[in-house]
Amino acid sequence: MTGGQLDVQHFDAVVVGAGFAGIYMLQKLRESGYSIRVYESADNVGGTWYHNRYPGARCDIESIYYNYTFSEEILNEWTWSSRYAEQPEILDYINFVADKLDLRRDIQFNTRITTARFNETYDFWEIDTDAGYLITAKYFITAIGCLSASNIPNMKGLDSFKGEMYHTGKWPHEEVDFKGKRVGVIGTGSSGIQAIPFIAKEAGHLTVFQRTPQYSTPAQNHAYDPDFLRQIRRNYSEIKQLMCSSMHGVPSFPREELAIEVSPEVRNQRYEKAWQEGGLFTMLYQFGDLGFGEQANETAQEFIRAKIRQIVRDQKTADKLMPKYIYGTKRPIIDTDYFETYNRDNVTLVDIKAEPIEEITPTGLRTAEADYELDMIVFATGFDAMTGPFFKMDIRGRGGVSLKEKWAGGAQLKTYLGIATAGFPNMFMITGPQSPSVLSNMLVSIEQHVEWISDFLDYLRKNNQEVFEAAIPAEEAWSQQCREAAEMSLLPKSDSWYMGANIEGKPRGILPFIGGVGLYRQICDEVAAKGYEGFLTGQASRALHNKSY
Ligand code: N01
Repeated sequence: MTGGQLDVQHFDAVVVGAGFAGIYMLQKLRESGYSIRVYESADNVGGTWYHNRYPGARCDIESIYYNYTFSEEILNEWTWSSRYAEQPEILDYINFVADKLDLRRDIQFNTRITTARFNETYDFWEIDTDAGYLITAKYFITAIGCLSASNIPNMKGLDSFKGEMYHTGKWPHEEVDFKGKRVGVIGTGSSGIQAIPFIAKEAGHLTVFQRTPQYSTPAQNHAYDPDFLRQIRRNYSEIKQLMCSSMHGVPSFPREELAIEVSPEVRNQRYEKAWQEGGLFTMLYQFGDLGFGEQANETAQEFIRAKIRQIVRDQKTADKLMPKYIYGTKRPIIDTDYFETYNRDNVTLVDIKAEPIEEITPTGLRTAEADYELDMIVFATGFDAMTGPFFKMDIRGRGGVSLKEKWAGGAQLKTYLGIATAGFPNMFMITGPQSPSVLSNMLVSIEQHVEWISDFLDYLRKNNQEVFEAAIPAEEAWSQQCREAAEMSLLPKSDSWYMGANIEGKPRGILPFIGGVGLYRQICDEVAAKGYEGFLTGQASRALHNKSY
């Protein structure tokens, strides 16, 4: 406070989050001469890769594609060690970029944005932080990640547990010691499947509590050959083009051939080749109908189930591990020695659909069948995906309506392109719900959004416009398009976090746009070429800078 007035800092743009999205947005807007400040609740950059530091955490997109592509210098200066980089290496990479571009001076760490209100009188955002001061900004840009609101199920007795308790998505910085301990892992999604083999090697005993058995295929991770990396660098512009026009942001495409039209021998050869080759989408890309035809999909399911039976020696355990849902309707998973881990003497698998967890007890966990004594519980229970991170802040648009009121409580999710939402002027969402984001290589989607947002801001500045807002008809049409695209796929047939089905009380509905990054980019480019069609733009009601408090 000075002279009875509250000190208010004003920026052209405030960005929430210093992960891959936030730091690139900072770089881009700084280059264009905007005043910008990034707020980050952690004490360093990294976002997802700062928090998900559980043992075994790796990227499931190949490292050579999971990096920024906007700077040739950065591309050439960084060398990935292996096909699937481990979390510490990815975090080192983000730190390297932040240092190289001198980004930290515009990032305020250890500061969480708690509320953001659009001021309709002056057409700017008023933003509060947990550090207790007010910021105003013309543009409010969320770079909060799609999987940053961890989900710890509300289990009876949760607070009574006397041992150690962790969530994979909020892993502590201090080393967690599993040695000799009785550890329980709840959840077998990507995080659980990555962590379980590591924990099993150290724990006295590991009990895995599995609700849905998963299809997982081997990552086939390996160190990179320097010659291969040199070749990739030489051809990166071509590779980038392929990534940007692809379905999932990697430079490969599904074959057109249909699984139901080839012989069982050909199918098995292809699936075997995919199994040996590794890769997140390799199995799904073997045939053009695996994502749309249930009968075709069944052939890939059968192949993976047979593999699990071959790997897991105890047939009762193998039975429990048999996945039954439609392959690819939950995020595909790649692993290193996941199914092999169940051949260890110190690992037990509990099927919690057959014997549901009744409560957490002070000394472990009780299911309908038995008491399990545990020293540590690891929740690998995922996230309130895509919309959850927004609800951690109180964001209010026109008329004081909160985003939570707009999107939650059974209301249909509505956005325009997953970038903006009607009633919330001058707010951008980087990789927001109804954009391809989580269905793609996030780095490709992040770069596309950041560059598109930056171009839009330049367009507004050039045209003397200071306020934009998604128009309701454009938002209705886009949201409808997202739902219709999903209906054409098999995705709605499973209870996945893509559908919001993993969170009790969350309205069921497809969260990402499933049409692929290539098509999505084309749509966004057309919107821009038509003068940002579907957005209303105008001049601010008053000069922003003369406002005093
Ligand atoms: O979370 P998940 P995740 N009681 O939601 C179970 C990305 N990621 O953190 O399937 C008991 O997939 C739940 O069971 P069910 C990636 O996009 C990437 O593993 O709902 N169990 C499931 O088994 C991924 O898809 C990497 O029946 C409960 C598990 O917990 C996304 O993050 C690495 C339960 C949750 O699986 C999320 O993955 C890690 C309950 N009440 C993550 N609630 C990379 O490699 C949930 N479960 C880059």
